[in-house]
Amino acid sequence: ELEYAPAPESRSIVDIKASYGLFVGGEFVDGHGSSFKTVNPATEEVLAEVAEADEHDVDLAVKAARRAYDRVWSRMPGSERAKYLFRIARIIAERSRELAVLESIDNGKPIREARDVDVPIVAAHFFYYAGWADKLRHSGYGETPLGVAAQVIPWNFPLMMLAWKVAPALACGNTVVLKPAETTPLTALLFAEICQQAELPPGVVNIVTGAGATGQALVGHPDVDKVAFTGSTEVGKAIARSVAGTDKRLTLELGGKAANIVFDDAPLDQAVEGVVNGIFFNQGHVCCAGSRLLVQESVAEEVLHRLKRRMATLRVGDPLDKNTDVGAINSPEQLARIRELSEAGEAEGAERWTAPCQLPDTGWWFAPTLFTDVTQAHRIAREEIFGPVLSVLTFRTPAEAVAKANNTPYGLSAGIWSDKGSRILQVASQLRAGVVWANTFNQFDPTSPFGGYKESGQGREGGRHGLEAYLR
Ligand code: TXE
Repeated sequence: ELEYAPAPESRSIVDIKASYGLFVGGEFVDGHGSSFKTVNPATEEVLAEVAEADEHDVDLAVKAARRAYDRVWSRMPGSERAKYLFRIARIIAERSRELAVLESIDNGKPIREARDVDVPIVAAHFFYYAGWADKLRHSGYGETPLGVAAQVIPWNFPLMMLAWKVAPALACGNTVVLKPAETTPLTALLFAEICQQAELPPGVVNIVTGAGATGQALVGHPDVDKVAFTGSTEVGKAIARSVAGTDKRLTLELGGKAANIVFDDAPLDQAVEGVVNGIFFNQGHVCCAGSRLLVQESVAEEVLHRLKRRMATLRVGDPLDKNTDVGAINSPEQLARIRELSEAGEAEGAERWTAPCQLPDTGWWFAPTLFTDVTQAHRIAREEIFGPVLSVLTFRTPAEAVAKANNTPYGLSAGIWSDKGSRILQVASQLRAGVVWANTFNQFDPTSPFGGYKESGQGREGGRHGLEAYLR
């Protein structure tokens, strides 16, 4: 039986203020710059007015982080830092409903995903890195923190990206200034409140909201020791150029164009479920999304048949409805990009199929879409669409599958579906991708490192390897 959660009821779980300042030195303060609006992508309603940090604000935040680093955080025994991180993790778990609802409203993602995936992973990250805080100094695994970390994150997983960056940085004894994306600042500001609640020493975490210029000022600040960025490959490359020649450490997590490879001996229903999850989870706003399906020719027809049948059951609409599978597209800019690439797919000769569904009248939406007759030269096979659009290609032999999977400037993730363990291992070892999933997709765990080959970035986040990015 279906259980419906009407939107207004869920909405009352969170208290969204009319306006927000910056979080600097443990306090919410007014910015010196202007402000911007954050909008609910499912309704186009303005949620709040948020301060746009200018260079002066960024400077104050970096100074606060530096003071906290010098005077308190880097001197504190790891076992003490761990207590704060455990406290933050527990508060996240306690306030998980509130965080999930706010994330869904600001981002457009289905509440089911925010509740069952994003927020639990966020709490798990803080628990996991809390456990490392007292095990670093004498483990022979690195000695000292770096200093002040500038962290710039995107809008697709606002809280999760915050956790991936803040938790390891703090565990190692660094302090941070984090800039959330301009379309999704609210959960980072709620996280600031959680830091206050946990009585985290002032200045250990600072949040500066704003757009690209704020990010640029932060990354370029001379007193920053470490830059961690997740976002577009274009901006990532610009950041890499801007820190070249300085002693700032850099990690980048950028775009992807992952192949989901289905062999003819795969359990097909399971594979179809994984392919659907791989591309339609979070509206396809996922850097490791399985946006290219490579299916073995002998089963291609059968897989496509089952895939369309499954796609037709996806429920697109109100993100706060617990039964929704595909929510809203985060911004009109992103919607325009998805439309443009989909039109290019048709213009270049691929066959477009759209899942039958009723899209709401207001808000930004894109129906689950499938392209067949795709060649490797098509833009939809090469460029990151970052939306609910799947490009299907076929192959005959494992060698051809590997060649096609690797035929991309990216290398973040890949999926293999086969009943044969030997084939999985052999193919996995030839894929130039940081993460390879076998008979599953989009699985994340704080103990596992995550990161890319080639233009998907450098460095790893998560696991023991994720600590390396924050230690000297
Ligand atoms: O990314 P940006 P956008 C890809 C995806 C998407 C495309 C554009 O294909 O369609 O990028 O998205 C901040 N210096 N990904 O425009 O601009 C910005 O404010 C410092 C994949 O949203 O890279 C935001 O906080 N910071 C990706 C963050 O960078 C700057 C996730 C990301 O925004 C800056 C997001 C500058 N010069 C998009 N300019 C993934 N890997 O998951 C912008 N920013």
